Amino acid sequence: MVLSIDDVKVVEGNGGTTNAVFTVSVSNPSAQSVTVDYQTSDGSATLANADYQAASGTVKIAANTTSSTVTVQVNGDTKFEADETYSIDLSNPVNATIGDGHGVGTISNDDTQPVASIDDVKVVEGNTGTVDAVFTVSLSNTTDQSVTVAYSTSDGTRHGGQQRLRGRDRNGQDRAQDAVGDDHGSRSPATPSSRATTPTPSS
Ligand SMILES: [Ca+2]
Ligand SMILES: [Ca+2]
Ligand SMILES: [Ca+2]
Repeated sequence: MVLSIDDVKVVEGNGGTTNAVFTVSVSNPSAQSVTVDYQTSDGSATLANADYQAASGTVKIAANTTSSTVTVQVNGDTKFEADETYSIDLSNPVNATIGDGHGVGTISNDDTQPVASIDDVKVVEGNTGTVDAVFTVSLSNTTDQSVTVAYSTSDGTRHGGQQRLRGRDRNGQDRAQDAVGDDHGSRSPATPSSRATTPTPSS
């Protein structure tokens, strides 16, 4: 009478939980019921990262049957990450011995690499000194890797106080818009300063 547990792979999902149903089997039916303890443990999937929910207890295989099931709940998320695994192990068998007592649970990630974006910011110029224009860099979804993105400022429709477009768009419409835009003489616009070097996940 030899016990074994299988390996189970589930697709993670984006919310709630998905059941990973492991089957605990004996090599042949017996006139006696069989019990065995089970316990999950972290692999690359971890409880700390909320990848799955811990499960432990005793599973019983009734007399004259060959299998029973143990369910582990996998947590859905929208985080971009690798496929990850956790373990479920058998111990303390009664009326049987353990053959393959190590089950591997694989969580198949179904999330894509995030897209970075930056918002638009408007500040009131003021009369002296500088004003901070704080831009927020965001990701479309979280990721288990840190993200960096380069940034730089460039002139827009006004260069210093001069009344001309520069480098951005050469079509007549933008020139016309600039011509009717405000005129603040030679006062320089505030210098944008970005405090965000690492985007803030938006969810
Ligand atoms: Ca997901
Ligand atoms: Ca996950
Ligand atoms: Ca994920």
